Amino acid sequence: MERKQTNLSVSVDVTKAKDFLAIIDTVGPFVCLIKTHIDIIEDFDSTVIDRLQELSKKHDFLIFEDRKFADIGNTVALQYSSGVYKIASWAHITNAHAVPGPSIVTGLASIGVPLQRGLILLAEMSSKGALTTGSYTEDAVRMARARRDFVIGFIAQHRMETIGASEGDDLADEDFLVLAPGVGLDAKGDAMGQQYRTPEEVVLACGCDIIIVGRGIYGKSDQLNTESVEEQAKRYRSAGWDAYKKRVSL
Ligand code: 5FU
Repeated sequence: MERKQTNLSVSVDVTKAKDFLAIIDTVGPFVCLIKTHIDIIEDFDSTVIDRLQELSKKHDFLIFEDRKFADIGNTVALQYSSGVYKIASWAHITNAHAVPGPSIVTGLASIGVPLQRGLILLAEMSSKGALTTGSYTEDAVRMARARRDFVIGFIAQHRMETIGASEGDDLADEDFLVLAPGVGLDAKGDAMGQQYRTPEEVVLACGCDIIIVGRGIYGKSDQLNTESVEEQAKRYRSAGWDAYKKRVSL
């Protein structure tokens, strides 16, 4: 983030490998992180991963597969390491729901820690009516604190620092990343329950670190226009970074 002066992560939710790679090559210079849903690509094969890894080196960004694991430890270890996608072999970061309890982190860590991967826990979701509130969010934060060798942050809508802390907890060197999806400069939501806030609200007012932006940058994926994608990436990058600079200088 510091090296590239950006806290923008672009979520590339398109179904054709060609569009997926074209968007990543276009936004690459402006992002710290590319977020993927690899299982929505219709013409997936292993060359997509080779190319994604080349782009990650070319543009100096990390890869975050938004897999949202949610099963028992043994199953998630297999889902993370194996199958068609072999996520652990290429995604620097992935994420998991806290709902199964700490064993989900143990299962994923058995694969991810030896590969020096990082895990994000879903503490709060952006969708309307999400059940990730109150004591659920607190427990997700406690689960992260217990595995700081692997858990590097949260998907959340606010800073999590003191949430779920008990008296006597030493939080002095706690520095979890907070990644916020549900960010848009032009729309307030979509027809399926997504809710958008501006970078200023998310980063400055709520203390999140990274803004995750999908359709706000590439629009409707059936009308891909790389010039406008580049323009929007620059726009969100400066809105996110300005808000971040304001927050850290407060
Ligand atoms: F965990 C979450 C969440 O709480 N909200 C989300 O929107 C993840 N997401 C993802 O961020 C979602 O799966 C999309 O990939 C992306 C948001 O895309 P948008 O086009 O900016 O709405």
